[in-house]
Amino acid sequence: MNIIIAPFVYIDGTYKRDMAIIFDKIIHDVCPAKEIPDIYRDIPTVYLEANSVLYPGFINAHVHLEFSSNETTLTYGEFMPWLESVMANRDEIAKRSDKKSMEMALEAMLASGITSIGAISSFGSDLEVCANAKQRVVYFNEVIGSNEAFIDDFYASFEKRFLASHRYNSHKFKASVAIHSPYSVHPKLLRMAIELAKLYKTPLTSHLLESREEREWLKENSGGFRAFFEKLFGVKESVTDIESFLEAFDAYPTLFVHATQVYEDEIKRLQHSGHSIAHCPRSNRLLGQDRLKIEAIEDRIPYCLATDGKSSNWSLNIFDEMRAALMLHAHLDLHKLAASLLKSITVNPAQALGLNCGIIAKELSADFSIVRLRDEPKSLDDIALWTILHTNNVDKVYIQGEQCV
Ligand code: MCF
Ligand code: FE
Repeated sequence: MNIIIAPFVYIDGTYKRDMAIIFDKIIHDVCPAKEIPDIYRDIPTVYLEANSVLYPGFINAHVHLEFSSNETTLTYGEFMPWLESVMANRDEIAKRSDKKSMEMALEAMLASGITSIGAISSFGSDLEVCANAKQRVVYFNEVIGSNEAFIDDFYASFEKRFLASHRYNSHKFKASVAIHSPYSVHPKLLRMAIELAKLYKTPLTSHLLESREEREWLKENSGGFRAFFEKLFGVKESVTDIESFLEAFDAYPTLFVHATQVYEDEIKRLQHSGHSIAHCPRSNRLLGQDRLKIEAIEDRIPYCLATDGKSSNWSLNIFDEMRAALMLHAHLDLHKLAASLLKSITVNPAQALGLNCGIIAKELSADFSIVRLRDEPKSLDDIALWTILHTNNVDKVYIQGEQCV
């Protein structure tokens, strides 16, 4: 058992002064530092430095480690050229994203305070690295394939990867299911993969309505995807529409990624089924997409800020992502947005990924990210913004009660 005494602790979206956290692998008690119960008197105690703020470990709900080696290979600016560049280069990028580069990606995330990740695995080459990660990993095996003739092959490849990863399940690793997207997964394959998620009770995720082109293709069979599918597969029609795709997820809360093109009908449906949204502002910007209107969804659908992969980003640092979000959502109240962003990397993703962390409270996992501010904050309401603006790497990280940074 250990005690940390912190000048500030992030609890229920606010900051409490001079608190003690008593923990081993889980948190046993949270109380004012002056009121530590006698039974804990002789326990080793760490006193954090002045102006330190203890947060629950941060969660990056959506990242593609297998694309970690990309810097200057993929084409940015618009969605279709990016996708074409992925098709042309993904094998090469995956090959270059070796164990070392994926471990470095995990370390970079850890340094910025990320203690849990939702890792999308397209090929399974990140399995070993994820199974040995210091972080908690929700390991999302991706299913993809729109051609009905090959559904059994697509499913077999996905199921094989899923079962291989399932052998590593532990208190820190959870084999899970990722649907690539509405445009790339045949409805029959979609149903089969969702059945597997339900059978194994795994978290579920899917890219959704990321681009204007995707919406146009699913609604009108036109736009940039028309030429793409015609050239690649000789196909002129989408395999699904938005409504039937979303219907397949009804009553199974899912983390939908991007959703920059969701309209009221879809928002209602997402809200009704208890789904959440992963928001990757830098990725959306680099692929030429619109801003997710967080102000339109926030009170109805929880959102989780995430970095996406190096396939559409220049870093996996969660503070870089928060600062980008502050700039992108320029017309929103600065302090309210800062507070909302901190929820979006703690309590919201913990809920979306089914993790027993993300909040500083009894019985939850002892995952902490500790940030040190230069000066005493003038008001508790300033702490969220000062944290986001002035942190690149955190001071200390604990995962399951063990200090890793
Ligand atoms: O989230 C970004 C953009 N949207 C979709 N897919 C990906 C992203 N980064 C990597 N990907 C992967 C995806 O998982 O690229 C492939 C899939 O394996 C695109 S489809 C050939
Ligand atoms: Fe993604």
